[in-house]
Amino acid sequence: MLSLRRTTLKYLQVRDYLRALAGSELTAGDPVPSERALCERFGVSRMTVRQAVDALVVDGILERVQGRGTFVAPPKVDLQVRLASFTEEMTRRGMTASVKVLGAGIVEAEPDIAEALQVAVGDDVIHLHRLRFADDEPMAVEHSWLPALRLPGFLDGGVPSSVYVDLGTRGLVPDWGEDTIDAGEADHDEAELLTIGPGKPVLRITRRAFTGDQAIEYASAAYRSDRYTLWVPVSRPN
Ligand code: 16G
Repeated sequence: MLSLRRTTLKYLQVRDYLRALAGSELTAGDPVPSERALCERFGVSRMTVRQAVDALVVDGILERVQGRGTFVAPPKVDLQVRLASFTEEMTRRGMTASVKVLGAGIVEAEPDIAEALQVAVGDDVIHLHRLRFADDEPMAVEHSWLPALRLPGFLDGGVPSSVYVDLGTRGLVPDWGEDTIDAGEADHDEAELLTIGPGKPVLRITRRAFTGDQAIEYASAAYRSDRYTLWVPVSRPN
């Protein structure tokens, strides 16, 4: 029991030391001290050092680069939960948004999508499956559904690079919405697309966005939780 406690304390010491180092002397891209150096410094096993590093990798403070070592990760993106588009959010923080379209087409609305979009089951809906990048780094995998009847010719020129810009040109940019956020694990495909390991934590965000009283988008996305902190302004209930 005592030795378990000692191991836990040591692990916390290594973790806190690395966390402090990443926030002071070292900056993004700098290598952290080697496992051996850390073992010697704290008098701990490699397993304890790995455990401490693992925790900081999950928190997005360090990153492992295959074959090269462990480095201080780039700062996380603080995503304010509000009705902005991916492109707007990234541009606002000086990053370049880009997109890889994984699939796009018109499909028949399944019951849950029909309900979310306030259309009849079987109505045409536009389905987009997109991988979103910030400065060429994969950040999120998104599925979006939009009511095709309200968006004639939406896919005619290919998938617009920004859906909300396209909606804006039609006077249909959403003006309110509701998001839900759940903790989740990346499935096999998401892990591959996001270049994280399978089972790694992701933030699952679903969105229903409305223009006036009509639903214009239902979306379901997996965001890398090692690269995102969700930021929610809070106020006292009235
Ligand atoms: C955001 C939205 C997504 C929307 C996209 C439009 C969340 C969780 N998701 O990523 O629903 O489709 O913005 O971005 O906020 P775009 O205009 O760059 O295509």
